[in-house]
Amino acid sequence: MITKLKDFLGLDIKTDKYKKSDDALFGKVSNFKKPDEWVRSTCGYCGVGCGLYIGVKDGRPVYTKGDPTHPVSQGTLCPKGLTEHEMVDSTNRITTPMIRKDGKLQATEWDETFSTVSQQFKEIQAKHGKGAVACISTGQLLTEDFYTLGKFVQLGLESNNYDGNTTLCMASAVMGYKQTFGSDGPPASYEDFSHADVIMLIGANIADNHPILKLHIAKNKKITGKKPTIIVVDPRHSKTANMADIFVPLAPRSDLALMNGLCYIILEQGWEDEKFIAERTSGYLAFKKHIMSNYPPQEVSHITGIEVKELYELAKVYAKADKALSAWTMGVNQSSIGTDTVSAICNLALITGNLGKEGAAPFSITGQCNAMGTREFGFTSSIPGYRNFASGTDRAIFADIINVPTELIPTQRGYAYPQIIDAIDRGEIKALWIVATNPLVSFPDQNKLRRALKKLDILVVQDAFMSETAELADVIFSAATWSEKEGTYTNSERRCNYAKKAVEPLGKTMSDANIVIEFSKYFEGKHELLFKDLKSSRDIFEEMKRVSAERLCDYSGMSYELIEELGGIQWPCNTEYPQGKKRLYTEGFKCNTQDGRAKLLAVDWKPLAESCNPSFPLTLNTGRTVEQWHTRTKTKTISLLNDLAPEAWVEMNPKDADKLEVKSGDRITIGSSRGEVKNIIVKVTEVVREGDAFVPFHFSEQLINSVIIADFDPKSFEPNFKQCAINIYSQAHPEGIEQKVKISGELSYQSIQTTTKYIKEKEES
Ligand SMILES: Nc1nc2c(c(=O)[nH]1)N[C@H]1C(S)=C(S)[C@@H](COP(=O)(O)OP(=O)(O)OC[C@H]3O[C@@H](n4cnc5c(=O)[nH]c(N)nc54)[C@H](O)[C@@H]3O)O[C@H]1N2
Ligand SMILES: Nc1nc2c(c(=O)[nH]1)N[C@H]1C(S)=C(S)[C@@H](COP(=O)(O)OP(=O)(O)OC[C@H]3O[C@@H](n4cnc5c(=O)[nH]c(N)nc54)[C@H](O)[C@@H]3O)O[C@H]1N2
Ligand code: SF4
Ligand SMILES: [Mo]
Repeated sequence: MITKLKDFLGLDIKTDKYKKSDDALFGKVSNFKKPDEWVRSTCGYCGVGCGLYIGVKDGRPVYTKGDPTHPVSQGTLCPKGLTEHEMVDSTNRITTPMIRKDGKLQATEWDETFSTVSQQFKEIQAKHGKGAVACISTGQLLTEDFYTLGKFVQLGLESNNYDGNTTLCMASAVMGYKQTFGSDGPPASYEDFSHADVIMLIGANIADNHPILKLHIAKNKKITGKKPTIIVVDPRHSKTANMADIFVPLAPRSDLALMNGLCYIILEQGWEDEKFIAERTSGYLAFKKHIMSNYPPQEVSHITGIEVKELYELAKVYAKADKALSAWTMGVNQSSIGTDTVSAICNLALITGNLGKEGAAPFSITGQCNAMGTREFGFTSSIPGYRNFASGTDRAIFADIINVPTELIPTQRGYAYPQIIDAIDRGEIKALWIVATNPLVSFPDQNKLRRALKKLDILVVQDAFMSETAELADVIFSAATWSEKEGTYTNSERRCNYAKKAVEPLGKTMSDANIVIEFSKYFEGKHELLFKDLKSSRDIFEEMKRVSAERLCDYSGMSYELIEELGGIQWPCNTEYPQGKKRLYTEGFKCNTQDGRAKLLAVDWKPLAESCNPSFPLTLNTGRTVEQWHTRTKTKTISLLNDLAPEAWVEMNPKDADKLEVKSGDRITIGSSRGEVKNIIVKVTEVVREGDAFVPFHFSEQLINSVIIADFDPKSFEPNFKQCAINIYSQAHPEGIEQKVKISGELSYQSIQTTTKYIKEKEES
């Protein structure tokens, strides 16, 4: 396996460069432990949802290998999955509950922890109202954990100020699907990547972030007999762009204009699917009028920087495909027009009839291992089972199923994540319970966040690893993690996977669900009301099945055994679809809208809240790298991963590097009107366009979120993480880049050439 890992990562074991990781690896070989048991489970990192085996020896995980029978991953795993066992017993695990005494976090017992926190929560609520206690959770727990947590926060603590890090991630996709289809729910399957003629990846760097999906693209030629045309839409020439036949390096956050422009050309040329539009959509006439009046190709070319001729080629390739699949991730969602951009992608699919059939759909790829589970059962932006807080019927039915008084169900969503931080800053929220997320690295508005957290009466952090946020806590709830607990994760294609418990929780840790259930016993009557019959994860799963029955996300036909047998089940799963369903909105499968049709929506591009200006003439883009996971609590102790990406870097175009007189390896400072990050190593590369820069957000040591703008989508509250105005300061030029830019609310990019290999080939032939 060690050699295989090296091959996978392309390591050159003979060079000194990787000596450290080699030492670590060979160290592992000499310590190598042969498992005495293999437990079949699911990867707990990303939303691809790969199947794997956990090797167990002496009651601890010692090995991870792919499950050849799993339909998603078919025996393969990426480097994070392959080293996942190392994370569980890593040196930064939290093994016991802790309380801050005399300024220091000190180990204690659960009883003291729960007594202290429950007493303070009660006092705060008595004085300041129920909503003065808030909770922020995550997309990285088991669905059973989330369901339990949401139920307790909303119905036990009776605070609706409950949200998750999913607002930093998938919220725009959720709201976009809701406004187009009347409900959330990605309509496609991974196997659609193997059937599509055209695959358009928009703001999705799957090569780094969802690597195993490439497996399904690689199978396409075998299945269809021809290579699919791959379009990559991204201002940065990411590793994924290397796979592209057509690369579209559009101006940052101009995707919505691009989608509308492609719709214009398709309608102008008569390339639309009239039958599909007539039978399956509503709002066509108003939509067409909006597009034809506002998005002529010249205008779109001006906004996106893509030439008119190329827009026509692109529209033709997409419209003429029998089956076009568009897939997107954070380049689309993390924007203050994210929700509408999602609907614009759906519009394009709808007018060309690319929905509800093999190889054709608008497909949102999820990030975290269980971001989807939170959407189905999370109790944050909706009532479990995709129900609305505002609907009296939904509230009554839900209350009836779980046997609580209807009045207990909130009539509206409480504050979203950024609003919770605002409310803490205003002094309205006094207690915060953070579960499995690390805002001190991942939240965009670090100045406000840090100021606000200091104002809290109590900060409780529930985590499995020591994080920057945990270090600040008054109380720590020590959580068990992946492999130490049983339950389910749902991946991007609605596949509910079974994560089997392989080992016992380390030290004095408990599964997140058990922490909540035990904690509820310190609140009079709450345990009896909410958790009396929930004694195991199976009991919780049975309640989830009842809650979701007859809803779009129907789990009622599932069982842990059936999920295991089939290698995951794609909801809905019920008597009509006993083994699940690959696609939503197939012929006869209605949308959750009044007329059962998908809506064609008139949506508009808007300029960036902060355009480049003479003080800050560059645009900063942020994202990820394959070796690291988010804020690194899980990856920084794994030498194989961390040695490959031990610190942040900034990608700069050679022209900008020349202006600053820097070369690769030099160190610079990045600044915006909000803050500065010093000592970032330079990588000079044409991967980024002149005027753009890219920095990964994983590293607290070079906290790029202290530079990022606090600008949010008003519909989803998702932060605009991918663009803000910065300057870069070098030793030779401490004043930074001085550049005259046109500021008029429009983007400051003039001539951007598309490097479209495909188009060139076409022209030549
Ligand atoms: N190794 C690893 N894998 C992960 C994660 C991780 O931390 N590490 N995190 C997981 C999670 S939670 C998530 S959400 C996913 C995220 O997966 P991705 O969305 O693929 O990740 P990012 O790198 O954040 O951003 C993707 C791309 O968006 C591009 N982009 C920036 N601005 C724009 C724009 O205006 N338009 C377009 N079209 N593109 C733009 C960036 O250049 C980048 O290439 O990854 C998941 N997988
Ligand atoms: N600039 C910039 N910022 C970003 C992004 C970006 O692209 N650019 N992306 C955003 C996105 S998409 C996301 S998803 C967020 C991610 O941001 P975070 O959610 O802050 O990132 P993680 O490091 O995954 O944090 C998860 C926490 O859960 C803990 N944990 C792991 N397993 C368990 C468990 O079983 N139980 C408990 N209780 N805790 C556990 C981990 O130790 C860790 O502290 O970052 C966002 N921030
Ligand atoms: S692609 Fe995602 S789910 Fe698969 S092994 Fe890698 S991190 Fe795990
Ligand atoms: Mo995410």
